[in-house]
Amino acid sequence: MFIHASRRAGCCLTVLALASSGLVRADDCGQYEAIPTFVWTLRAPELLTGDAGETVKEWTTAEILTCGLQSGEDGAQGWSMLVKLTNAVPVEATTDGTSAAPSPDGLRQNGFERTRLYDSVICGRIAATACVLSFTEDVTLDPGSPHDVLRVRFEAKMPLEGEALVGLELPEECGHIREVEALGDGGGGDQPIGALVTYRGSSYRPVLTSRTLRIAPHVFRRGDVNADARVDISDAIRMFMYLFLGAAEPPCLDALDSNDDSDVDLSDGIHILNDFFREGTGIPAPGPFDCGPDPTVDRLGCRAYDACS
Ligand SMILES: [Ca+2]
Ligand SMILES: [Ca+2]
Ligand SMILES: [Ca+2]
Repeated sequence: MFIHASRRAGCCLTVLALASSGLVRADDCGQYEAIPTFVWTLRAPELLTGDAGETVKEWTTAEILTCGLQSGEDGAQGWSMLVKLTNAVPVEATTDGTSAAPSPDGLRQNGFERTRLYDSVICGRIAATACVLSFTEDVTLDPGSPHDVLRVRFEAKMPLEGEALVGLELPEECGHIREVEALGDGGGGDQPIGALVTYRGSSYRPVLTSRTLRIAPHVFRRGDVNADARVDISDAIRMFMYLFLGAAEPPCLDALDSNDDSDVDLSDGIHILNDFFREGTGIPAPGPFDCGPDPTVDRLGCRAYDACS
């Protein structure tokens, strides 16, 4: 890996480069001496939330940044790329919506593209793509801007409490890979493929980066419908306004489900009132006082609950 302070090229992006000594922060193309240098990154949200124990799905997008060349010059003609996940499993891989898609949506014209999920002994289940933009036309990735080239959907299981990390990585290679037959077209060989860019007919090793994202169950106070950090009669009224008077849906439906029976209905508003005026009603975990995750998985969800942050 070449990480030197030298020529400043016309492209700027913050990337995390994975060096043998660990993570090295790179602020722009200026630190790459070799011309051209192809920097690969993965984009994804920094935080995923859901119910405790729930399996959530999210996309990550792989991007190629070309350093050392100007817009209008030749760029990458083709590439092969692997995406490996830690603590998550890829379930879908596609070039739809990226520069690797067929023209006119993408740049590919009379080229080649194969994108699949594979199993490898070294990396486990991975997403892999190979793309040649064109065999007959002079089509390349313009160095003037980064290009999306692959989208990978993955599944991750929410921890029951606390936070967990999902690792997203662009490995150099994963040894022999075998297509996941149930998800692909059943074909595929046993070829080792690695991370590679073709530029003017020659092979280049890209700068490979990795990143982590946090996954954590959303936390809330059960019964706090208006999200003001306490449960009182206003919450019951706000619930009835939502259920019967057309008021906007509160952002954390789990908080509305005051009896935790996986539905939001009249009984939840009554349950809040009973909790005040009748002994022993009880509001199930995490309860009305403490912030915590929903211990029972349901379809309600909690888009936002700021009173715990
Ligand atoms: Ca409240
Ligand atoms: Ca309920
Ligand atoms: Ca629940």
